[in-house]
Amino acid sequence: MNSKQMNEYYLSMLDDVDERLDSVCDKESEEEFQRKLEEKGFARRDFLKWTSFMTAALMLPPVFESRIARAAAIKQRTPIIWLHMAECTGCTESFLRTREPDIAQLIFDKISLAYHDTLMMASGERAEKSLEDAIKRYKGKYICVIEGGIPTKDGGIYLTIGSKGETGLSKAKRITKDARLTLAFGTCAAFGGVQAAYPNPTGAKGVRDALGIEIVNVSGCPPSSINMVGTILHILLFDKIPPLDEIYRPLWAYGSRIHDYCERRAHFDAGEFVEEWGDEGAKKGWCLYKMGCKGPLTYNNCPRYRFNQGTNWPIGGGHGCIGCSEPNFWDTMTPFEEPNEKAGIRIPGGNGVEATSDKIGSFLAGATAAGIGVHAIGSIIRAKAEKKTGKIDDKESK
Ligand code: FSX
Ligand code: SF4
Ligand code: F3S
Repeated sequence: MNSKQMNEYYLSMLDDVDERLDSVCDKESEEEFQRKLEEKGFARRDFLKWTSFMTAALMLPPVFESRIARAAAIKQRTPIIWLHMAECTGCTESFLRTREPDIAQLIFDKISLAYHDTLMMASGERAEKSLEDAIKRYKGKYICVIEGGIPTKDGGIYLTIGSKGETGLSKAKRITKDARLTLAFGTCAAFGGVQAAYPNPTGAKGVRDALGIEIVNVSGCPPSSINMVGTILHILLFDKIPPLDEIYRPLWAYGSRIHDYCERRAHFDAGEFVEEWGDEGAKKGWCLYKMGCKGPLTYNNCPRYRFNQGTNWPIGGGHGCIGCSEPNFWDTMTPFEEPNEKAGIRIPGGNGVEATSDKIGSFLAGATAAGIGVHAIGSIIRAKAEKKTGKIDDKESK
């Protein structure tokens, strides 16, 4: 699905979205949201700026700006149960650094974080009880967010959690079973991440492979807050998951290559490369390809939206992309500070033009997972949930 097809796809859903918003927001909830914005010191202008930013980030046609504003005021809460497996908690850290923290926080009020392993006051048995209560109370309705890879070897004993020593594998199985939808936040949850790096002694896997369930992958080590917040906002607005690529990542976030939006691209094309850390080229902000940048092999929107409220991103900070949103990047993108010869990238001044996307796709297919395409979404949101759940059939999405 290219951007023109995405545009058409979303425009064809306008009436459905309006009908849905009419049923889940009313004048009262919109006024209440406005009141909350004012209490937090936000001018209407700030909020409109935020809605147009999110509309553009989600690659929605501009006509959706007013709908995003309404989605923020939805009265009905979507509970989230957020679990940690084997990882570093960087994904939660990144999630907390949304572009406009307070506006996003208001929206999360609406979403309702029913349970989060790290962002809660309770500990020990009280924390365990609040998780079990949330599962019972919201059975079939909650979104389960998983952060971290799942060790599967020897029955999953290499990760045990809580006073009863339950394995991460058993906990994830039990809690995703009654979820309406599962989101894997971070490359660890999506594809196994650093735990799954060779020789992977604990048999760590991404959630989909470990549990054999359909999920949405929001990869990156960590993913940007935009990609996490945007995925949740999309579900709020459409009651559907976004169109996905072949490795189950939202196309609006992972549909384009780092290299094609990189601020250093003109230097790549001009054959101007950093040859050594700290050299003249480094000072001038030249291309980092020869220092191992994997931007030509990596699909993500970091050049456009960056991290930490849009402050910066790896290449802006002077290091190449290490391919952190691709499967098995610890194995396939290393050594991080040397170009990957097998990828077949040709550099200007180095005998021809750079590799085409097709060639890169086949490199990734061989070395990691799949190239870029569109995955049929079908049954990811459980059919039993509500009437209009996330079904985009093959025909529509290709
Ligand atoms: Fe993994 Fe998230 Fe990397 Fe860390 O928890 S994606 S190690 S940034 O934080 O899972
Ligand atoms: Fe940017 Fe890396 Fe591509 Fe150079 S190789 S233009 S630094 S993404
Ligand atoms: Fe990761 Fe590369 Fe973006 S390292 S954060 S995908 S620039």
